[in-house]
Amino acid sequence: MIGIFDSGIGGLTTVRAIMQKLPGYDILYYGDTARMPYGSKSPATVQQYAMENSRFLLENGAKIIIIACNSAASIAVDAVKASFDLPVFEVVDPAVEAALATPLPHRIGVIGTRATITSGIYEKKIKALNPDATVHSLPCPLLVPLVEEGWLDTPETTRIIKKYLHPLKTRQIRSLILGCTHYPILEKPIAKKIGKGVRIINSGSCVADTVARYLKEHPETDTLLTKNHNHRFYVSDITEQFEKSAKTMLQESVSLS
Ligand code: DGN
Repeated sequence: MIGIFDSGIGGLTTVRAIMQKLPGYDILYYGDTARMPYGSKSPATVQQYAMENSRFLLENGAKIIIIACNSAASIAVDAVKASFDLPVFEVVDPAVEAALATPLPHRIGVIGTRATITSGIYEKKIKALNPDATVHSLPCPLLVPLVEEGWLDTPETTRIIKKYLHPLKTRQIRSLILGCTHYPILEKPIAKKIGKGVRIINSGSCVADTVARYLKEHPETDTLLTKNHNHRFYVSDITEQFEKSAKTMLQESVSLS
């Protein structure tokens, strides 16, 4: 099983990408809905949650883990890698690589939760690979609750996106990293507000390419993964909204445990 976790429904953008790029692979998803949002919690708390979620996935048969949450990845990936003896992937590095693979000049915008933006992880990683890149980062904390609430195309959501993105509009960015796996669910209104000519990079789906490449290069890991089109979804608090959003996003019926 490919184990994937997030604080809520955001990680389903990664599930969707894994289903497309690795069809048939069994997936075990954990959404920590009872304790979301992670973005406004302290680093120590997010790290503790990430460790608990990883243990849950491992104990339930995951052979690799994808941290499909930027907030958890930016704070806890090293701790998870050090504690569990299995391949661990996360969403930040693949998005950074994708942003730097776009044509020059590298004027990159990053939006994410407060935890992710405060960690400075994107800026550090981008600058480490290309010191000449310019990075403009912005926290957009209201977007996660709006997505979890299913407010995807309401006028209120559009207005909030417009207000958040306003400072980026004057920066002449060429690409925009959606540094939160919830944000691709709002990709259309975000793309509309940021304007044409800005390439949108979806941190949730970039990781699917990384995992597919890894499995090709590591057949010993690939053989550990079962491929029976079995998709299991666990949440720490069952909500009707999660079930509804999951069905819409994945185009399949989802029963929660
Ligand atoms: N999907 C999570 C992320 O990528 O950061 C959102 C975290 C949260 O719970 N706010």
